[in-house]
Amino acid sequence: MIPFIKYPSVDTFVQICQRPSLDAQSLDQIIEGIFTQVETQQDQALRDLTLKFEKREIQDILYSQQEISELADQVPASLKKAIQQAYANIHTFHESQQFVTQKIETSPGVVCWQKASPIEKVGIYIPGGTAPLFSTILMLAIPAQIAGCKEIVLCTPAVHPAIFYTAQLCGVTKMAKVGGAQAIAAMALGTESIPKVYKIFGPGNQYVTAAKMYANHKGIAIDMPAGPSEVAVYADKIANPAYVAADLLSQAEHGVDSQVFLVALEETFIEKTQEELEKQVQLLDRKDLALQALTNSKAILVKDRQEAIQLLNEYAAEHLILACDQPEEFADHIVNAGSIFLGNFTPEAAGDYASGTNHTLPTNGFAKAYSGVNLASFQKKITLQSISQAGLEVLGQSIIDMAEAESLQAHANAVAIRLNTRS
Ligand code: HSO
Ligand code: ZN
Repeated sequence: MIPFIKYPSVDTFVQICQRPSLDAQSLDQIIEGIFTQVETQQDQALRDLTLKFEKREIQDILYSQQEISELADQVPASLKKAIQQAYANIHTFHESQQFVTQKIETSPGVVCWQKASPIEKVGIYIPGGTAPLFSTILMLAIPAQIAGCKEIVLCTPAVHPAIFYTAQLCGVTKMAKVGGAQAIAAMALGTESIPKVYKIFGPGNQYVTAAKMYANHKGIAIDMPAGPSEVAVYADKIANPAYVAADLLSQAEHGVDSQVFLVALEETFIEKTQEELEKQVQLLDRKDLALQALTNSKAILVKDRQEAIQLLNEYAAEHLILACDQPEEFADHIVNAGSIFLGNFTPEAAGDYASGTNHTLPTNGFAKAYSGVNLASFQKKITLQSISQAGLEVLGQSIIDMAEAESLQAHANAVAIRLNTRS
């Protein structure tokens, strides 16, 4: 079911960890055209492009409060309760990430500190398509709300009631009916209805991703470079093949380009997991997607725990499930991963929805250099300093010496003038 690799040599690890290559077709021209149209025709461009690409007619670009409430009211009580429970956990975890300012006296009379300041305007994109990702609104709008972002703009072509309920719950300030690259262009440039934002978050198809990258080149921050979703599982003798198969499928059902990566110490475990996959996949509505994703995937039998650690650090999974003995100790050795799930009762789905951690995570090996979205993603850190006259007297000569060595005389003067004019 999943392509099997038995005892690969360590020097093939880099190659094994390569993700299926993305279609490198350049969309730049199309994206540039969309940005130009949105820049020049603003809201009208959004109407025209929505009709052209989605065959959808829109008049008002934004949803009214009444429209949002009416749609939100259609959510069944049980789902509202579930969303509220997820909201509470995600809120608690992200609130705990508040930055604590500490004033540090680096030398006598020289005090430096940092303060966190919200990004005033942020944009969230939620794609249309077969899975209405209202959980992603929780993951993005809750930290935005905690950070104190004043404007939280949400663009989505999706109309599932839970999207509206969740947006309302999380304090989204404006909801727009637009999707695709034109939605990203609108948030990057601003139109009559959609405010220009300073940072754009959220998943999307290749056009949305290309538009985010384009906006990024124009100076708009983005959450992170996006790639297909993925999970790695490390399984030793305590792992349960049925649970592992279920976890692998929960990732595989995201899309045909998703990837799962199973690393195990016993061949019989891999065989049992393959059998479970075959059984469980039959029952899925998204069976075809999942089956295709599994063909991009890998089940790897390694020699020992040490090799598993090396391989998993090279892979740098978006999600890493540790179905193993003493998972916390194992996790101490993991230096590259987006989010780690420990033990047999911690499925990735818990983090996708409701345990509290964020599900917007680095894919495609970017976990070697990027963190997932967290409260700090919605803040800047501003440094502050205050130096007393006595403090400058102690530090001043060093600054003058360094400035002169860099041949920057005005810098040296800015200190000297203060030391000389002392009364
Ligand atoms: N696993 C996805 C997030 C998600 N799952 C949303 C279900 N809904 C990427 O981390
Ligand atoms: Zn998921």
